[in-house]
Amino acid sequence: MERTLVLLKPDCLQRRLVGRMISRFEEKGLHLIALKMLRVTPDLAKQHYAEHVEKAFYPGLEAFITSAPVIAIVVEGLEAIRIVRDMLGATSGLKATPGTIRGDFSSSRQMNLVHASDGADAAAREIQLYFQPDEICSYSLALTPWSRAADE
Ligand code: FUP
Repeated sequence: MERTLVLLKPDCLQRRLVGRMISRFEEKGLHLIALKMLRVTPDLAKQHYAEHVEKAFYPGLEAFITSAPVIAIVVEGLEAIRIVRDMLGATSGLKATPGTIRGDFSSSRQMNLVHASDGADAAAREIQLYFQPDEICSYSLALTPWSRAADE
């Protein structure tokens, strides 16, 4: 079982796509175990995007990610890190394949609606950046026996 951090970015809230994005993860069979709305501060943005802080596009990225609230979600599931990244599609909505979230809803490189951790190390780091351990609520789903076989 893996956990990954998903962020519904300011464009997602402004375009009122929050419910549809959450539905896509639920419909796939992923498990939401923590969720909150917050405003990303410039300091949090610099920690989240530490690998990009020195890049030319960073000031615009920080202005965007701090411009309205975001929804942070911890998503759990088998192979969840890769599956959620595959569901998002390529970074730029201009390049993302139709059928992916960005391919279906975004026509921008910056305003690509949803962030997801790109690997196990990033997931661990990003989850602790947005959530305290006691904000993560593990629970079992009654539907699990109808979602996958017992040995999967
Ligand atoms: P991703 O892992 O797909 O979220 O993308 P990256 O880590 O490469 O980039 C982080 C964010 O920076 C992306 F969501 C979009 C933004 N970005 C730009 O705004 N301009 C660029 O040239 C590249 C990325």
